[in-house]
Amino acid sequence: MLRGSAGAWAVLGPLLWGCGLSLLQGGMLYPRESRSRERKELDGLWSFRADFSDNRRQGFEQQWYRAPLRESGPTLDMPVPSSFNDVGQDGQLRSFVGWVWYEREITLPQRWTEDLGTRVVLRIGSAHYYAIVWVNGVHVLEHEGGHLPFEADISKLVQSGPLSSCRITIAINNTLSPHTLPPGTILYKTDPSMYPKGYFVQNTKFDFFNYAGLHRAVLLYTTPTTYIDDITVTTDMDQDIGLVNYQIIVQGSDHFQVDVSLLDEEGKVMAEGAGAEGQLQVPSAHLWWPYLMHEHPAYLYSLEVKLTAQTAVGPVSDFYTLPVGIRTVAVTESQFLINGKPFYFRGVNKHEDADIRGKGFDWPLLVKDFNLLRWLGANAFRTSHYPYAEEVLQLCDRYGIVVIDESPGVGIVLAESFGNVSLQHHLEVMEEMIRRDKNHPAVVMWSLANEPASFLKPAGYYFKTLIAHTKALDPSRPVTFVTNTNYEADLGAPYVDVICVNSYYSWYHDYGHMEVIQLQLATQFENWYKAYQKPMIQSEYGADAIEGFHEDPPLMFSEEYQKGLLQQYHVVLDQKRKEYVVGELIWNFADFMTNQSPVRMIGNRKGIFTRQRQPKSAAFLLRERYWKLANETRYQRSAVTSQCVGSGLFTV
Ligand code: GCB
Repeated sequence: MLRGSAGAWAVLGPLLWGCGLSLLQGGMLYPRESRSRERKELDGLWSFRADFSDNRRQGFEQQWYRAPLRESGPTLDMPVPSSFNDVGQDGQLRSFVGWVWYEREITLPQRWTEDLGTRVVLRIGSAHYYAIVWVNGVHVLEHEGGHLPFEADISKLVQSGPLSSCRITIAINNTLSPHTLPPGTILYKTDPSMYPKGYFVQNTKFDFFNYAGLHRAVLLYTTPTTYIDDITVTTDMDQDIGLVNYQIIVQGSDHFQVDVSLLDEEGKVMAEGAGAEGQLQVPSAHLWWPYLMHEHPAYLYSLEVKLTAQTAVGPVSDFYTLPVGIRTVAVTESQFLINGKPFYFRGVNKHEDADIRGKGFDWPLLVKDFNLLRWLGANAFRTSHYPYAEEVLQLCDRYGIVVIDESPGVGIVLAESFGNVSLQHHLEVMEEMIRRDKNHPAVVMWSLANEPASFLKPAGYYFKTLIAHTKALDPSRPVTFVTNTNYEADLGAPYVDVICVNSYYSWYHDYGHMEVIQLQLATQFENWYKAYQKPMIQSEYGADAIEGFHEDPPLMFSEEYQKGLLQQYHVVLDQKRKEYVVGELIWNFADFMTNQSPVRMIGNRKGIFTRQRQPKSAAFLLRERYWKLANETRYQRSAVTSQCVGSGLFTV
């Protein structure tokens, strides 16, 4: 039975989006250059200071934003994008909790400050966790949430008089509370015989280091004052005709004209339309297929949008080009379908994490990771446990790597984190996330959370509401959350489209006993399927291995144990994927940093690659498996070989 056909969603989608369901104002298009748009990147060295005062509020009390930061005290050089934690030699800064201050002075092009027909926007890709922004000492914006972009129109400030430079100050606080996403708590330790006065620690219930700072690009970009604010595209197929439904939001004027053209990869116009809303039809459309599922995967069209408007200052044009992949997604009782064909997630869980830069965006790392994914023969990953940089999703679109896009709802385990304050924030985060990521063909499912305490009483209402809202915002994609709750106790599972389960048999219990894995895993799948008849994904499984540790017979933490444990899982996955298991995502792609603890040896070592992206034995095992699975996909014309990975080509 089809739970939701792509066709029905495609009809409903634009209608619902048009209903103004969203609480958010404005779009969040990726800032691309065009004939009418320029961008100025502010990556590089910023001035920086952590506020070590007892109440962490000295910066506000002394108004550090009013004058250049260097005038209120010493500053450090801080690279952007980067986490601030690991670039220095100061242990106190590494574990700092509270407000840090970033500042950058920039020179603006003359036209930006003089042409009143130009709109200047400051865009911050992500600031973890709470951010307040001033431009030339004037408060312009605040944002909660460490993984999604936010922006402010600063035209009035930079066009208010003769001025060519502009000072941007950003105060960022990494404190987490039971109502933030992810949640956390501050614990004051008050025993004077053990701790100094005012001593506190931040506790979290997630297993990665709470890196903080300006993690993604900060930039300025321009548009005309009448501009394309948002574009929403959904796609469908009718026989071999590709259907591209589009809706365009314009701001700045009510008198405008919108023209759209859809170009193929050769730049040939395939369809044209006029008006802010409509459907384009592409005969003999090239579909967007996942990596290794087709001889030409990841086919992308370009939707060129042209806006023309009459304004007080004369005619204005704005141009924006959006990559579009034509594909459908649907879920049955036992399958996950892409373009009507069964899709099996052969993939990984990742983290945004690296030496020195922490969670700071880094192109070389990103390209390396995609080369490794393709070397593995992987076709999917989950953005565990928060939305990744937009550039990551752009590469997924280009290479055909399918994404389960996860919100920062990780570690929701306290009862108070299921209350209305938290729920309201989670609803808003889903809006921000869908607003940013809705047009990526690679994104095929939303994941709302990882391992919440979904057995707690309020979890039922929480997930019912959250899932309904997410589906109303985007009826075109299935919704899930990742659980480790017992199948009988999980109060959120009734509302998801796909059951995603994490389990660590023979690791966190029955340690050392790989012989029990097959029985326990088979029981897990059978119980869940009997209860729900929904497709299932093994969304995490794995074991820590320290590279270079060898023990045979296998012992925990050796490369042999990690490999052996995966092999036991694979036996059962091979049986159940013939029935209703639609994917397997290893935990984890690479080793990553965590809080210090007696069970973490400089971070989590469950990577099949080291933190420096060198393979452990398990990587070769997985590579063999994934290429074998790719070769089994019956929609291929003939066998693929791993040799073609380097060129990114698929040989037939
Ligand atoms: C999990 C979590 C993940 C941890 C992993 C582990 O269940 O979802 O964030 O890192 O287990 O290694 O313990």
